[in-house]
Amino acid sequence: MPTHATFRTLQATWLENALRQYAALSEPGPGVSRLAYTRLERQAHELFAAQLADLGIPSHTDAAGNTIGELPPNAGPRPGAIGTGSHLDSVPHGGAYDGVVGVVGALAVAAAAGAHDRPRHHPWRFVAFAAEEGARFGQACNGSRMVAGLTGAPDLRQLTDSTGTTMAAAMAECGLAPHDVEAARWDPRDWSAFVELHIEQGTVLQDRGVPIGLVDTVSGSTRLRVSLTGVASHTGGTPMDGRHDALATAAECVLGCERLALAAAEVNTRITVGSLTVEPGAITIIPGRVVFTVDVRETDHGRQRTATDAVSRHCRAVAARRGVDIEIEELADTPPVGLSSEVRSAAGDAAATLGLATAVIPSGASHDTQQVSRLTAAGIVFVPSRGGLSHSPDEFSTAEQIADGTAVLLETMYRLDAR
Ligand code: HGY
Ligand code: MN
Ligand code: MN
Ligand code: MN
Repeated sequence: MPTHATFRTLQATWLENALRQYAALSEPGPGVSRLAYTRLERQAHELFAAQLADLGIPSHTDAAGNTIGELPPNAGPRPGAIGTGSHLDSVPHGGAYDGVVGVVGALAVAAAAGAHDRPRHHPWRFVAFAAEEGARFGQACNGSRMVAGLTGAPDLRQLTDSTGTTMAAAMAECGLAPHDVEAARWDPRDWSAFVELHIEQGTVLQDRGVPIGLVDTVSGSTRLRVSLTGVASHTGGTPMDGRHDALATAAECVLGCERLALAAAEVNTRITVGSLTVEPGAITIIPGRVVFTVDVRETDHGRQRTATDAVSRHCRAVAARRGVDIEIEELADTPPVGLSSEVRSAAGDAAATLGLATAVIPSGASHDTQQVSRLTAAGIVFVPSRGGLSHSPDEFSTAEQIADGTAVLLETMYRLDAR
């Protein structure tokens, strides 16, 4: 077993190369663009399967597009597996680390476990989940929701992207089997624990100078689509009073959302309008129609619902005062999840063995582990994000930080395996 220092040096180089290989699978433009259920996401899963195969680990891709490898190879179905992994899709022009760090970390663990004769009592599984980002279809964690039985075939025909393409059609286009996703469901008896390595996507670890985060709660997310229909008209001929300007209405809504979050006593309330479209979108026409999305995050579901209701009430009041029609669709409502204290303490002991300080912190971002935690004891290990930036081309974590996280991941897996 290499010393932690050796492991760290070896790993840092290998990890950097692996991260570069995944980052190359992207649409052109700044950052990484590898959206859910696109050809590029499938190529990333094919790369993962090939890297597992290089380690002598066979894998399969399920109907939902998740790719899963297992040690020992070809041992047949055995209960009580220990799993690790994350996702390979990205947001448009996102970073090279979100999700991928957990997948290359799983590969590094698979390589180390396969190479050493340290005993393992349970099957170990290495997972790349499909379609974790909600950027394309509005709902996050799709592949992991399907293994947890939270999203089924009928839902896939309802979820659409901005072009009106359903998730089912996009999956079929990628050669997957949307009609058969029930077959992708995991049996809780097949699992005994799951742990995900992920970048923090916040600044707590960096601010505190701590290399490892142990997540206690993953924030929930309620996502809305708000459509405002006013009256498009001539910007010169139409007097200011009596206008029904959809964009001015939206502007009041957006600033109101920000005000509601800032006023919330609980620091974990976060409300963001991330996308907004304007029609007809011409300089001489008063905007007649605006559609925008709202993402409400919280670590307490009661506060998450209260904040969402306050957002709807505010937008409806502004639209009524301005004589603009409003439609509010709820795209998703994922409650916050408390993660397994047993997995968290195994990771804390692992970090202590490696001489790495830890901090127990909540996650503002959602993760596949949220869904997996409905099936088995699950946890998340964070590594620092430079400046807390994520979902941005400037997302960055050093190879050494990721190597530390991978060393903790490996040691955590052995501890969970030995329970
Ligand atoms: O949206 C999220 O929090 C995650 O990155 N899917
Ligand atoms: Mn992620
Ligand atoms: Mn993300
Ligand atoms: Mn995730």
